[in-house]
Amino acid sequence: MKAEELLRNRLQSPMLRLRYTGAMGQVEWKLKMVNADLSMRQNRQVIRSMTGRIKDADSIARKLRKKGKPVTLEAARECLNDIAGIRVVCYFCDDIDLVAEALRRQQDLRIVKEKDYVRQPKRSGYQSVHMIVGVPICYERWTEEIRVEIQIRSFAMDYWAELDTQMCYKKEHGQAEHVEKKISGYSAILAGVDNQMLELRRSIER
Ligand code: 0O2
Repeated sequence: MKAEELLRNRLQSPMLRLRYTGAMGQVEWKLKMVNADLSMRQNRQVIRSMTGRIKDADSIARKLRKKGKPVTLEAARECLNDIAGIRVVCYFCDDIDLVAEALRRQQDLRIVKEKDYVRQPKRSGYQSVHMIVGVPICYERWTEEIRVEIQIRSFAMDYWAELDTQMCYKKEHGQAEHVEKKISGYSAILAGVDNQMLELRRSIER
């Protein structure tokens, strides 16, 4: 049996799926509370949308190979932080820090790792804050920590990332250099507009 097929079969185990969907559900619920609290304080909606997903077997296998790891469930659980992932899209770029800070204050989530691709965008132009959180899943006699990746970005950053995924990011051999240069430049233009919108909102609030 091919490694991917074996992985696919093992990922279909109901107990395993429930652990990941359970952890993701807990984080989604927390994010809804965070949104309700922040939106009340800011007097406007902070989170525009939230989407969760469990990474599929092909994508897990591709990532394990890219990291030089064996295509097994054990390697996936050990090496991948994003088997369960949630994408949080905020209206404004300053909302990202508000959401990240609120998550850091949650006592029952362990912050495993953070990456700030907003302050330091990737070469491609990709911007987002990534937080890996550990969620305790309690079951009868044992407790297991399941890692969930939370990607937090603005509406403009999300627009760029979605189009980049379609045109460049997931292409096997990347894209021609001039295409990559253009898309990276558009990310900087969008970041400029994002900041101008923020300034406008602040001037209205004043
Ligand atoms: P998918 O289908 O979105 O899940 P880690 O193991 O935690 O240290 P990791 O995950 O290897 O780090 O790398 P990284 O760069 O921190 O995060 C990878 C994820 O960020 C990707 O997941 C994408 O979702 C997103 N991403 C990173 N760079 C880009 C980019 O240039 N363009 C776009 N559109 N998205 C990007 P996956 O698993 O690749 O895909």
